[in-house]
Amino acid sequence: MNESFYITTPIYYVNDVPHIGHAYTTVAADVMARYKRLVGEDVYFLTGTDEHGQKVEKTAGGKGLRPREFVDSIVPRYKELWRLLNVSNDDFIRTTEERHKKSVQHLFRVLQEKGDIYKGEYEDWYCIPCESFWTSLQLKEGNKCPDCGRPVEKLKEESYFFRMSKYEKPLLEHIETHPDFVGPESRRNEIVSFIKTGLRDLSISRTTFKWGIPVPGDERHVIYVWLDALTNYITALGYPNTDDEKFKKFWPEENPVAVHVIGKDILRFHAVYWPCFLLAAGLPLPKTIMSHGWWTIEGEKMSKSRGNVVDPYAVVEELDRHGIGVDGFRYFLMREVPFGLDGDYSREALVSRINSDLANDLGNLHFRTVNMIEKYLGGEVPDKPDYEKINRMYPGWFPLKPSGDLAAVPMFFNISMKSMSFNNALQGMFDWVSSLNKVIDYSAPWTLAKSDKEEDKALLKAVLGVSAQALKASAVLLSPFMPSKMQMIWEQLGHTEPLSSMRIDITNPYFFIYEKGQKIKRGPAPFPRIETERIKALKAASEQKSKSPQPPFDKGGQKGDLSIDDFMKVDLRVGKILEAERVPKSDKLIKMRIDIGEETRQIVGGIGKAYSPEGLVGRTVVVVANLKPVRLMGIESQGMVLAAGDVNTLKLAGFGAGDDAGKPAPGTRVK
Ligand code: ME8
Repeated sequence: MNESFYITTPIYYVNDVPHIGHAYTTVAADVMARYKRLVGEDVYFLTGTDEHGQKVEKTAGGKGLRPREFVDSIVPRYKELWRLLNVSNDDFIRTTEERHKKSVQHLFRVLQEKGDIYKGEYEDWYCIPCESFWTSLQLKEGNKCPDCGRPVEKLKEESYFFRMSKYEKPLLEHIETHPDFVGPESRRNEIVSFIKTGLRDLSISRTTFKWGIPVPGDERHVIYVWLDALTNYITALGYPNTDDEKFKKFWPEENPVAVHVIGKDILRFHAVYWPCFLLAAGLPLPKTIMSHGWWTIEGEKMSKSRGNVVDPYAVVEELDRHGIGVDGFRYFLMREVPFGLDGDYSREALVSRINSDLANDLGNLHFRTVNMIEKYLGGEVPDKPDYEKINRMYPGWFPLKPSGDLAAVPMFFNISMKSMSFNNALQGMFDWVSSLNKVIDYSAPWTLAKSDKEEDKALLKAVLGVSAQALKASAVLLSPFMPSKMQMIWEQLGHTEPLSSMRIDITNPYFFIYEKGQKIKRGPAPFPRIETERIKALKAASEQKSKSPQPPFDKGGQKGDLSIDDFMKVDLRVGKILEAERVPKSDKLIKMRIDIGEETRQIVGGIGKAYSPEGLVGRTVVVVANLKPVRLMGIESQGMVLAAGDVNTLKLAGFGAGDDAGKPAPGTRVK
């Protein structure tokens, strides 16, 4: 029997329309769902909307609508967006559905029968936008919500309480014995510390508004939105019918492989409240609560008042106009930021990522491979390329260093995907792609094709055969990220069955080998380069400039005289100073050994009047890594460190003081 995999997104509040943050979580869950299907697992993928609560009631009232009318008007925005983003969810749950009401009320009764619910009186500070109670100790200065910073209200009401305190120990035990329960690791520690401060019983009903699911048998109360919302994850599987096929398959009694993908903002609800409810109901806990970081927009928090909310519809529409479409957006979201860390969105970053990885690297490999196989090999893909030959000719160029095994790339990909390290998985694939582009550059198949020598013909076949294999592996493994564009490449590689029906066995990483006689079928380029108006204007300006003498850089620089492409030619890297000593007979020059990731460089810098060698060791700096080496007082300098200011007082550019925690690793590209 295939393994089962259940994956969910948060159900999104309907008091707002979807933005890039919602798109991020949903695309991440979709990539994972598609990947799991690709490797042959039975997947159930759920998303939906969270429609009850005081906030929705208020927003609807403000618009002169009944809550039901209001939520019905917003939900289609989410559904349409998921269709647009090619999200492959199996179900879409709305908390206003009858199946959900039945499920939540049943769970409430189960907890009541267990003796874990009692009636009391609640008095505390309440944040309406967050639907959360806070003690006065937790409040920020000026009685503000510690989560969102908005003013809170004092509420006193009769309430049902859930005995959460009773589950403090069992929950801690579960987290200790299940290291995968909260991911990534840093979040796990945060949750453990939170639980250790002591779990209070939780107020789980409200009487101050009506828009919610009534407490069974006491209709004056509605059930707390988080108890209501979290239950969606089992409603969709058929709860309370735990005998339901779907329920047994995706939430079995033993170790369900259920993963809740969420943003870090709602981790506490998922990693504390939800497991406590489940423990009380005698249900097993999900395998992993996977939380990701936060997107800011050009360095700022996204908010309506700042007017910087990124609308995914608009982004996709623009990418569509450039022929890139939704896959460029999906790729950017997954590649730009390590899952779990915060990230920053800007249009420049989006365009530059798409142009460099998709149009240049993958697009180039695709174009050259397909074109040249057609032109030089009559369209037939070489079935047994001799990649050892390439390794011998270009030792160390292949991603799989000298005699490496091709299967290493897909294997690394699979390992990264298992831990949802999307950006690592992608980076591994793209390293492969760009090293093959280099092999093509250096072997120059266009010249080999003109040669009559057997040796040259064999090399031509080897290079194009291996390129085709890399392309096939890319089409398959990148299909969870870019389903439509990879289908395009797949078809051009001559496959007729849909890529979405492809299944791979991860224990056999050679799925990309070609049978003899496979014919390619050339078609349009999947990733045209984005030549936006701005980039065009910058280019035109720089071309204009290059015709006239260039102003020296240190005259303060001029706005708009350097194109992005030209800027990207400067290879700026994070470096860590390992050693530093003064250059004899110079009061200004310091010789340093700097780790820039894959190598260490000797760099001589004129910083000796502002820094002592001892003060430099251990510092993280920015290195220009592709300068021609020069000799300064007879010593070779293989690069430059960036600094600003007068020679006596200058300051090195870097990443703040303190230890390495949180600083980018040596070798990281600075952009
Ligand atoms: O919290 N960066 O719904 P919600 C990254 N209904 N992700 C972001 C983001 C940002 N700037 N902004 C939002 C709720 N998100 C509850 C959930 S689940 C049982 C109930 C994403 O509409 C992220 O996934 O406020 C976050 O967790 C979610 O949207 C919050 O969505």
